[in-house]
Amino acid sequence: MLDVQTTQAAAPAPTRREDYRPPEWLVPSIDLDFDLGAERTLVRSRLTVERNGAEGAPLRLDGENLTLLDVRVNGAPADYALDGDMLIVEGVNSGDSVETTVAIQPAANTQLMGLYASGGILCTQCEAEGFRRITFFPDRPDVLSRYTVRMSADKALYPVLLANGDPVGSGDLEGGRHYAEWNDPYPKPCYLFALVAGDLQANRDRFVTQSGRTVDLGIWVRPEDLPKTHHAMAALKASMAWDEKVYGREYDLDVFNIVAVSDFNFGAMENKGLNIFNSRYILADPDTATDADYDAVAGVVAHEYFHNWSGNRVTCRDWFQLSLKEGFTVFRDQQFSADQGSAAVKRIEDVRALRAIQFPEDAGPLAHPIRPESYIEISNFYTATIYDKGAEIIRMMHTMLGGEGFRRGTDLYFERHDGEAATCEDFVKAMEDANGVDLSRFRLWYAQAGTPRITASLRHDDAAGRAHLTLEQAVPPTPGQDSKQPMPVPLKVALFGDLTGEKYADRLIVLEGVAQEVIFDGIGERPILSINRDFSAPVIVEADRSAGDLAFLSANDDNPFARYEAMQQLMLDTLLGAIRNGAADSGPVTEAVRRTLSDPNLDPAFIAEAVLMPSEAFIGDQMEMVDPNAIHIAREALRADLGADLERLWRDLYAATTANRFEYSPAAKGARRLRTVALSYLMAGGAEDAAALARQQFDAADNMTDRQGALGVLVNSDAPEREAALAAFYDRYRGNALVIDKWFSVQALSTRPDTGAVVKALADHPDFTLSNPNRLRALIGGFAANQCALHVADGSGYRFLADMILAVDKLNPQTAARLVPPLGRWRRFDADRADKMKAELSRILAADDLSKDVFEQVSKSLG
Ligand code: 0A1
Ligand code: ZN
Repeated sequence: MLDVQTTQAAAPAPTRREDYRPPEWLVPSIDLDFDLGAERTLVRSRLTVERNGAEGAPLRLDGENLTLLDVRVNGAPADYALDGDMLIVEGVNSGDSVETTVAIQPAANTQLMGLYASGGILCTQCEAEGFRRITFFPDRPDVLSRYTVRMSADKALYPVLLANGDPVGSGDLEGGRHYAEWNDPYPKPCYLFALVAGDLQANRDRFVTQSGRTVDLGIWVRPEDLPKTHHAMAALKASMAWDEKVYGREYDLDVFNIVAVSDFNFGAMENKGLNIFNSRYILADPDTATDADYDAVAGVVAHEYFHNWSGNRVTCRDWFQLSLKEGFTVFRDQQFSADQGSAAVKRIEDVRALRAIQFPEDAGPLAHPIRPESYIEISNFYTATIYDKGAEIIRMMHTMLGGEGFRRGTDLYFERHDGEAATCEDFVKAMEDANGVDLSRFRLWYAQAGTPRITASLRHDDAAGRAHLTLEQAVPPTPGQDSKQPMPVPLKVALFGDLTGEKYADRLIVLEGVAQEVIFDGIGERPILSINRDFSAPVIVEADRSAGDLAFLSANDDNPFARYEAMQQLMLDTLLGAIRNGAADSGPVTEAVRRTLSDPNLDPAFIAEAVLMPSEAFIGDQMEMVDPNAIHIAREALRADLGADLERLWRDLYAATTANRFEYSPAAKGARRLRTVALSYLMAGGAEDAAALARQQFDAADNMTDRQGALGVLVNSDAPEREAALAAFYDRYRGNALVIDKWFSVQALSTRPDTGAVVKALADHPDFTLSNPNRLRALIGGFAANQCALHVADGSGYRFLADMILAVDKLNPQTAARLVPPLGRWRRFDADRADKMKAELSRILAADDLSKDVFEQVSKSLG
């Protein structure tokens, strides 16, 4: 009999930050020649190489999944060897030309890394390590080269041929083929390389830069999608103008192209002069995109455009520095979006997203600092921590240095490092040198993981008219980091008089050590503490404030974020009380919501955010042991109370926000948002006509925000209108992939008890596919984020998710790995659920041919 105890494949070795060494060889220029075809593409590449390290070291080039056909040095057959995936060429000297020819198979590339096919379009994705799947090259971001690219392809299948930089030549070839040549004058790392070939049409426009140069803009899509590109184009032009105004940064090529593709692992990619986008972040029209989709399109277009400076002109030395470009660029896109509409609402949305994804990441087995120390697979580090906590850390410097000081710092950073591959340290140093400040201790934010906990207590000495604010911080242990040092925490603080409502103080306090006492004089009445205003630091604040204090702040604080925060805390305290005690007094929340709803001075968009209940997952994050059923029951009960007790107000608001013609303006968006929030409270409160109102809204809607809003409300209900609306939605949008994604996700996010069964059935729907990341995220990602559905007590949710991870891993490891984190939260659940979650993680780990991506996430999750 065969021995079934097969040896476990050796665990893949991690790459460590401390092992960074400069490259042995540089590649000042590369000429690429692509003979394109979906089944087979030939890639000839000629590198001019220069020795940068020790004499005698051979040239080592990364490769992956390449069929090697030829290697030459200075035109003559070369002496080479393959060491695993690596090509080693001996006898190479500085100045030599090293030529390789390889064959690749774009149509068989299901990982969507390197050159792949998406709906008849050939496109590339090279960040982080995809270029090695196109040709042999030192695939690391500190090797910068000038690129020339020649492409030839069938003219009927691929009439448009695009690459980085400027077009320099094109023409017809025999056999129905044609060619195009592109030249990028800016040296760049290979992760910024891109090409696209396809039957595309462009929405074309122009932008004149501040120095008077004209840039040709093109947004390339499938011909039928052209009418949906106007919003993206407007956002692009607004971003270009904004970066000149706010950061003094001008675009540097004559051409800027964007291409939208349907199969894409992430949101979009900032390839030099040729951004490639997931189509969901380009295409928008009122009938198919919600207001949130419109905002996301503008935000991602801006993000990728801003990378031209923060990422491309100044790039990263190694992947441990990823947050150098990502944290800074997210901060820039957040500032941009804040400037386009309501800054307060944008801040609330950003903080909500941070708390929903980054806080749990920072509190779990996958916690890592924004500058990690090691990784097994770099794709796993495109995380909310690197991006969003990274942005918060940049924002804290902005807060401490002020807008002008921060700008002095960024000017110096760009001046010093333009054309270079830089480090996070270089950024902080530029901030220090431009402002004459010492950020030594602040650097800890780059090195330490975990969300700091700040305890704030306020004592009032009536006789002395003095308030004492005591602040303490603790940074929790995280994997590999048992003990932490205190970090500088900038806290915007204000005090309000209990009786008069007067604002006594409004300051920025930087908590430097473990504890600090701050004294406020001239305070003649009991003060109420408003702290971490604007969410000035990415921390958890525990301040001992009564329901009355929170209600006061929710109605009176002049900082809109703090006002929102007070309401959230009041709701959270009430919900946690209800979970602990079985019931809670919903009176204070009802009163606070009533005041907010009736305040004529408030922006409807803000009201809609402020009255929204914390999510089930966020409530769970506040509990030592998550009890999904108790959370669901308590939250639904409070929603029902609010819906019923304030029915009159919800009805009035619903009527007042009913518009009959779509308009894309901040005011109209706010009205739409509040409208669906009101509808959902009416439904929660049991209003008899709520389902009919929802169906009416669904039918009458002239825009996707109202239609999807109504559908979302119905989908949680047992009303007969539910099935009819789902069917109507499907019929109307059959064939529109981005909208059918919504149809899948709205069902996966339903709070109904049958959601698990529905999702399993939908996984067999003919429109479901594991190979499209958007579709997968819509159904399986939605399900994994649905606390009640995933955590059903019998463990069937975990089993289903693990089955999906294993199936997807065979096709697309990056996307599979992104589904793992919810299973890694087992420590926060009861023993029965925890055992079941661990059993599924172990089952995944035992699978044959597991990718590095999934191996890393699962092995770390098991801890
Ligand atoms: N740099 C991109 C993110 C990105 C990373 C990897 C990708 O391929 C798998 C794609 C995009 C950004 O920040 O937008
Ligand atoms: Zn980015």
